Amino acid sequence: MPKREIEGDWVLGWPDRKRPAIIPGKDAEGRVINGRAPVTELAGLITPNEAYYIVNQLEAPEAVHPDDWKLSIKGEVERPFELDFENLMKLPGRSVRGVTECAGNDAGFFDYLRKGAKKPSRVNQQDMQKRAEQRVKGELPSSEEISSESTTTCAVSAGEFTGVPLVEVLKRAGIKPGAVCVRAQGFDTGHPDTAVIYRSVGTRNFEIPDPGVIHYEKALPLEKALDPDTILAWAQNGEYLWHVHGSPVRLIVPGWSGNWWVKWVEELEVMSTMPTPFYQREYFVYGESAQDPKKPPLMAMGVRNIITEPLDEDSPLPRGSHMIRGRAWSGKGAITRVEVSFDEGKTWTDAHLEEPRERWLWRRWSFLWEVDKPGQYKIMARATDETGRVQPQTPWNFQRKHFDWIVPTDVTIV
Ligand SMILES: Nc1nc2c(c(=O)[nH]1)N[C@H]1C(S)=C(S)[C@@H](COP(=O)(O)O)O[C@H]1N2
Ligand SMILES: [Mo]
Repeated sequence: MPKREIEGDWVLGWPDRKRPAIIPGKDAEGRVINGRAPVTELAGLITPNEAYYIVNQLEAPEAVHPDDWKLSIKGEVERPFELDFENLMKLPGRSVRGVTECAGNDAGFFDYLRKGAKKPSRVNQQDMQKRAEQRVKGELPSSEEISSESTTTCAVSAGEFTGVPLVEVLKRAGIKPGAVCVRAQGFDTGHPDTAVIYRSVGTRNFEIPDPGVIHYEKALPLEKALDPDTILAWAQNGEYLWHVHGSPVRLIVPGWSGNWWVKWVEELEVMSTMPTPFYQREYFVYGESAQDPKKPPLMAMGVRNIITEPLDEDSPLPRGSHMIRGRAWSGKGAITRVEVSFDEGKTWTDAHLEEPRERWLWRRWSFLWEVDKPGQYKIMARATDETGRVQPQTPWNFQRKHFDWIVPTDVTIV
């Protein structure tokens, strides 16, 4: 392992160990508007708040003090009502540990595996500040920039969230028969950032309908809204929620990609027909192209797995024994198996799975690899979840969302 830069921070006992933190992008006022988690520097299961990735689609809203916050519950309910922070906290609570993953995380690996495009790095190298500045100026990146850059990695983290099941709030309002979804609205507003959408697709040659200035909102299908693990959270990792993560209260929708986890929630509307908010219609969708008449919304994630050690960047490695480590998770349940392969997938061997096996959290795994023969190796790993789903589950789609394919680590043994 290369020696890390000396930081001079003795909090951790020795100065050459870096504390994992996001590399933030900031807006004109200096507010953090995006950041990527240093995924390969994390140890354990929970991502510290300093290192948790951040994605904002619209403008960063002014912070709202919990005392000034109100949630309104309306629509197809018997008793519409407003709830303040104090009364929300009086409802029967629940904590959930789970992975937050942006739908576009690791999207560049689709192109690498399909078309031999440049392999993205898991080590955070994206200049989020440049993107933030382009956004502030309302500048669109050039077509060349968009088609040549490798798209998002490191937009994934895992945390412990404390709050109240959404169903507890809905029960008090009384859902009317015929309801199909709950529309959750954040108090952030803005014009959708078209640069983000062009970057996601990898080209600028299509029209994005302009919805004007909108609120961030998602219409959550009723079944998932009623799942007791879907919570309105006011705490993350033992602290009250940070503003950048949606304080005072955000939605936690375990297993479903980050875009469902509406931050800064101010309104819940129970509806008897499914609306199609901008992001649910144009961006967080599958489909063959922007013109595809059928663009189904993204929901549960596939089966995910990343090899965190060794990295391509660690190559070359000496002969001998090497620990291969990774983390696996799934949108539909706990991980029950991880296998590794060193012959391009012809034969597979079980890796060791670490406890705990939590339904929505990633699971650590490891394999002690003894290698005597010098040469080029592709280390592959594939995960299986408790519903029997094996990687990969998600076909290519034009927005390059929900990537869950097997990505080999390339190392040379000398
Ligand atoms: N109100 C609101 N909620 C939002 C967003 C947003 O722009 N506004 N972005 C979504 C997206 S795309 C992701 S990936 C997650 C990121 O959550 P985080 O910033 O707390 O990591 O929040 C989601 N919730
Ligand atoms: Mo996202």
